[in-house]
Amino acid sequence: MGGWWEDLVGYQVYVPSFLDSNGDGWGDLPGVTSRLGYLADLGVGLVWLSPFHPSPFADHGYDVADYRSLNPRLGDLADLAALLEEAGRLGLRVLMDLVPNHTSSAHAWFTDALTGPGAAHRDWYIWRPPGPGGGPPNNWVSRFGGPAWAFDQASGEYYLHLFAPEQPDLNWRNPAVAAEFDDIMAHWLDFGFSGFRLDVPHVVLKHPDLPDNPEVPAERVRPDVRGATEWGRFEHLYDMDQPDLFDLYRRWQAITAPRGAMLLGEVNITEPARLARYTDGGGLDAVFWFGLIEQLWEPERLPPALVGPAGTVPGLAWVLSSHDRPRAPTRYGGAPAGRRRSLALAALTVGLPGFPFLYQGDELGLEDIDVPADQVQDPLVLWGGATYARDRARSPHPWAPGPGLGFTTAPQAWMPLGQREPSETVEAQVADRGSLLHAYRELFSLRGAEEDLRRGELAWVSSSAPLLSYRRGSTAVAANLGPGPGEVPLPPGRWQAVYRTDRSATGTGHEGRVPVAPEHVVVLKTLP
Ligand code: TEU
Repeated sequence: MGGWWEDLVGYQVYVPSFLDSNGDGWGDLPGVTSRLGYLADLGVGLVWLSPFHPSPFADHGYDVADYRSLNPRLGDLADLAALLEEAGRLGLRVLMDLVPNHTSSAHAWFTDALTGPGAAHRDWYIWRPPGPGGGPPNNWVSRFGGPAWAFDQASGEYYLHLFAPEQPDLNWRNPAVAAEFDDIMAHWLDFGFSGFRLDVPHVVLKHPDLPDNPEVPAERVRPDVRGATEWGRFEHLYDMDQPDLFDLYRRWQAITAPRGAMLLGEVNITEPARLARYTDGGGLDAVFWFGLIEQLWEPERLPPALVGPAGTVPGLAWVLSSHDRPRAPTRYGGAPAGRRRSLALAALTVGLPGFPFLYQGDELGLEDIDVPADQVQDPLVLWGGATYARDRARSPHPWAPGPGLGFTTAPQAWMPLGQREPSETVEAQVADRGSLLHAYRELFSLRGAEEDLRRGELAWVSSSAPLLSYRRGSTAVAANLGPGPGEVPLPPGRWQAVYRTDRSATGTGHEGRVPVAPEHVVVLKTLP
């Protein structure tokens, strides 16, 4: 049950904002290499690197202009080889971010396709003549706002882009595209990666006839945590989640599995039974769980976001933040409450089937920064798809107090640094044993030491908010997510507290119930 990744803690490195090694204001691969030891000390075993390929950066690197080389601002092949070598020395596995759904419009395949219907790569993308009324071929919308079709004056046809117009969708029904990506995958696995974080793999195949998506009645449209509504106005029956995706994943699996590598999908589907199809024989090894990242602090909504997926979906990566959503401490009410709540949820999910996955800065309790409207770079906002600028969650990692936060020596970083307190920096938190960083380290070290927290059988003891608890073999996790003191039910037998998010003394024995402070969590071990 479950592969090697289930024993590890994952960590998302957002490369341009991790560490700038050469003083140009951009985080880079040598910067990552120099701090892999920091990640190993935190208890991380699996590192996902955000895209580092050549890119015009219309979507911060998710617009790839060449899948086989590197963005010179972020490093070169020798830097990448050195990174993987150092990771190997430290026992870390590394995942590459693979963006199969779309390329950059600057990719040579697309510039060739633009030369006209006879071009060799024309059919690598999705082209259609105008619809009956002369407008776009169907009613699909881009996730970044507006129609999902851009008009090409020269040929009089539209091309499909489910994201920005600078990100034309590839035509995965063309066998040449699939064959090309087989090669790209094999190339990077042979270079030393342990697998891929797959960008939106659930949208790569569309219904072959491209029918209109049905509209959702206005009263049922709910904005997501970024204030996005347009995408939610449609039922996405035909532009994602198509049944033949699983054949494609099995094709990819034939490349990864023999090499012991993994496929971790960014599948944004929050109905557990539907999501389970992806990892339960569907060809992906693991998927991120979006149920928590889409919530504010609403303890009563937590049980369905935990119990259902934990029991239904194999290979869950439990995430609270990412480069695409407001950071957890911000969503949960800001410091100090937001930090307490984020740690509580990290501890609550640490023993659930699957594995924990941090976004850089989670371990420091970082909140979003403010980004002035005229400095926003995010296409999601520039194209009107949402009100929340993802730039706010992408600011540089604060390594040390001071003008460049230990991130850069340049007078200006590529992204605003924000106002970080000295106590938010790595340097301060490493030195303070009571810091959040140490709380995460201890939590992950416990997970590493207790096999049952990773592999034991799961049984819920209390699955209604605000008191939640479960048993995992010889271990148990008890959470009080309410605003007042609580006595959380325990499984039968005697239990000893071994970890508390409030950092109070452990070692005490409990039977029946364990007292837990408001918005805190206790991890326990069974006593003979
Ligand atoms: O994200 C997909 C993405 O945009 C989701 O957050 C999406 O908004 C959600 O599924 C809507 O329901 C990935 C990358 O993580 C993101 O940074 C890129 O902008 C995007 O793909 C396009 O490559």
